[in-house]
Amino acid sequence: MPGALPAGGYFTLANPGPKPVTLIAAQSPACGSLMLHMTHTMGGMTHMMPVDKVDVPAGGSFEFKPGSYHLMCMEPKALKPGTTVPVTLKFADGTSLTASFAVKNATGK
Ligand SMILES: [Cu+2]
Repeated sequence: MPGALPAGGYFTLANPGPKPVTLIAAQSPACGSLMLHMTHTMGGMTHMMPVDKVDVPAGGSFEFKPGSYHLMCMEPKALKPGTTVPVTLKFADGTSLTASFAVKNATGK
């Protein structure tokens, strides 16, 4: 992906537990900062807005995908397509989850 442009992160967050969970933040050593964003289109213009939290219902899942919610990697460091980077997701109940994200270029490779 090109130089220092922000990179988007997409994934599905599944919550198999009996209680709803709320994602409040994300971080990665590969990003200067990692923000929760949503894309919304109004009158043909596409905007991205930061969001404070994402609720995942008990037994449900929440999909981060292009044109909708995504993680925005600001100031990406050494993101190479074909590698993986760890991303830590933080939840409102104080727990966190670290997952590996595959790095892909803009064509999905
Ligand atoms: Cu964004």
